Formats: sequence, structure tokens, C-alpha cells
Amino acid sequence: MKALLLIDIQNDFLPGGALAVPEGDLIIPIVNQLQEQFDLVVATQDWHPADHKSFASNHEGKSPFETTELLGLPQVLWPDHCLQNTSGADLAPALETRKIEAIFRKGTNPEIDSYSGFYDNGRLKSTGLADYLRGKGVTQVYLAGLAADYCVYYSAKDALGEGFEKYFIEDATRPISQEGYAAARADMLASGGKIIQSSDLL
Ligand code: VGL
Ligand code: ZN
Repeated sequence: MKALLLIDIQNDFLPGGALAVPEGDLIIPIVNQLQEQFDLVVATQDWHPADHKSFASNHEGKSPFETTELLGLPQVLWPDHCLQNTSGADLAPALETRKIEAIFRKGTNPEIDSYSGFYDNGRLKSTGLADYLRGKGVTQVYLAGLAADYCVYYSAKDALGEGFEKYFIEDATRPISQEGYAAARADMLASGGKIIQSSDLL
């Protein structure tokens, strides 16, 4: 059984959003078509409180995209984004949502960031996504969404770590940084996850 995981396809990650991913909007028609090939579609939603420590605005004298440490882990400081109950956190209006059976929220703990849809960055807590997928009989996880070098990449790594076969649908993602994505891509190839194109499925 295969599942399609749609990572953080939210207004703030689209052009014009608070943490815009270049060309992020271009994945939406592809993702909408891909959904027809899957019996299970699940989404994640970045869902931060205003006092989230991944926001540069919550660190005196720091600017977005500078780095710091949170609970001993390296942390990029982001512009405020995906604030709970704001339109920036909403799923993109153009995203087809009729087949999405569950939405897993992440990034709610103000003390730590949460890139993967499975665990926060410090692995303090599971979202329950892996058990949910196992409960549905899923063995293969296909990933799409934003951003390719952060939340899709970390979700893909954890999918593999949880024992799922993992397929990263490259043209159904876009990165924040091309250099960051080049490193993420090399790591995914080295760790045995497959990188595919939507045309392999359509
Ligand atoms: C993301 C940075 C901060 C993502 C979320 O969805 O890739 N990136 N929060
Ligand atoms: Zn975030």
C-alpha cells in the first residue's frame, strides 16, 4: 500500500508568502494530478505559535536567515511564518483537498523547530504519523511539497528511518536554496531513498 504525503503546501511558502519558496506555486497542478494515483493522501501543516523560537523576531538583535542554537541544535532563524489560525498557515487554495484524509500539524512547541512530519528536530515527540501510516497498511511513502531542502527532505529521511520505502517526487517540490537542496539530494541518494519525477507515476 502506497501513500502520498503532501508536506506544508501552505500560503506562507508560496510566492508572496512570509517564507516564500521560489516557484512553490508550480508544484500545485502536479500535486493535484498525482493525488489521483493514490488511495491514501495525507498532509502536514507547519503550525507555529507567535512565540516560536525559530522566528528571528523572538531573538533580540537577530535577523531572518541568521543562525543560532535551540536546545543545542543548529537553527536557522526564519521570518515569522505559518502562525496558527492565520491565512498564511492555510493550505494553498489551489490545492485539491478532497482526498486528504488526515492533516498532521507540527511546530507547535515554541522551544524547538519541527521540519519533519514525523518528529520535531530534537526527536522529543512523535507526531504519530508513522503509526498512522502503519495502521493503514502503508509500506511505500511518496513525498511532495515545500520546501524540498527542509521539511520535505527531513520528512523523507524519517520515512526511511521508520522503515518505509521512500520516493521523493522531485518536480513536485521546490527548495528554499538550490545549494541546500544539492546537499539534501546527495544525502538522499547516498542513504538509499529513491528520487523520481511525477512522469514516473502519471
Ligand atoms: C519549513 C522552514 C521553516 C518547510 C518550515 O516547510 O520547509 N521550512 N518551517
Ligand atoms: Zn516553520
